[in-house]
Amino acid sequence: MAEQRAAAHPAAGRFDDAPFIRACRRQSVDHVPVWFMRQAGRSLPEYRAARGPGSILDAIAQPELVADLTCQPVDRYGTDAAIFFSDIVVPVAAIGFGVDVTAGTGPVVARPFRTKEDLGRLRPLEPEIDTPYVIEAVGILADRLAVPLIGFAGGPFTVASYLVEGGPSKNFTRVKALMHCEPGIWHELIERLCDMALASLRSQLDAGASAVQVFDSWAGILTPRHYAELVLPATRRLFAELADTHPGIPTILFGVGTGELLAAMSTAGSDVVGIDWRVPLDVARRRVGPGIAVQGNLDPALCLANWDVVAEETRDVLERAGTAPGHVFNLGHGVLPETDPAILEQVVRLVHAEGRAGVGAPS
Ligand code: 1CP
Repeated sequence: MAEQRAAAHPAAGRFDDAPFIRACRRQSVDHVPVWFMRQAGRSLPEYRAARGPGSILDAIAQPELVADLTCQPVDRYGTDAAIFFSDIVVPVAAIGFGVDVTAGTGPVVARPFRTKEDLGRLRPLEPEIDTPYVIEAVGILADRLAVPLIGFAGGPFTVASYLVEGGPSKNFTRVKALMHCEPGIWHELIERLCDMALASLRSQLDAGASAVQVFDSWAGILTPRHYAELVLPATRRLFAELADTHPGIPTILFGVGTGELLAAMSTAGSDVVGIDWRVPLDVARRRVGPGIAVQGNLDPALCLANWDVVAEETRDVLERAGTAPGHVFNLGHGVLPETDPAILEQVVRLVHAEGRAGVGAPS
């Protein structure tokens, strides 16, 4: 443990005064920070030009390209944080589970996880050996970026869902069957996925990331009881063990459709809980309680409307966020590919000019 702390990147702490880091810590800010989930690699023409053909997993393994793609939205929009260009299935793909990411579909698993024997295909992640390109790219970015870099990993339910379903899913029937019919196997599966996420997040932090987000995007498909019993304990361990080696690093937990899970998610141990667009931010603030910052939550679909509508909706989010510190402006889920980048540029300007959460509050 001490060894991992000693190995922390010299830039650790460099962004302690940055609005994004301060808002995660519920400290006062000079402006409300903003970044967008999936800000890289979706709607930007410069992304399409730089990315070239081939699987995204090939692009992710090229550190200079990854650094360029990560910087593009920061340069264009003026966001207060960068999200590392990678994917939540990178660790499982890197250990050879047989995952590809296909254009237009997303992650696809050649031999899905179905039985106890499949646990044998999930060995621990050794970041220096399995994903050295992640470490290298984060290192380049730590030197290049003028804003904090957010490292990330997939949450246990979401990554498990791809492995068990074999790809994107609508009803999550197979993964739910496994959770309920084979609780022992389920437990072992998500504990291993948490260990992999932990190893990956630690390697990103040691290489120079300043914060991390856990995307448990599809957890909202679960009932609150099943989330609390079958997913929350592993998620708690993930944040607790991360805090052991990297105390004080801001952490964010996000999922879609999690209105009924917010109370449980707020006990997972993250500093910030991401809120999708379905729950008004004032309601979300009450659900997560005063000790947790919130991130969100403009409806990404509304970013396709005209500017008057987008401005009104952005102002509504800012108003509902209130004046207490601890709001990171974001969309309620990722940027949609059809989004006009000029609209997001305007959103950033509006949030910086009019956001009030924590602005001028006593530090
Ligand atoms: O080749 C391509 O360009 C395919 C599109 C693409 C991209 C650009 C995929 C396939 N992944 C990514 C990059 C990616 N994925 C980032 C990079 C940063 C950024 O875009 O800003 C991040 C943060 C992710 C995270 C991710 N991947 C999540 C969590 C976030 C979310 O949107 O909920 C999930 C669920 C995935 C899986 C995934 N990878 C790709 C797709 C199309 C999907 C979703 C498939 C599905 O609907 O289940």
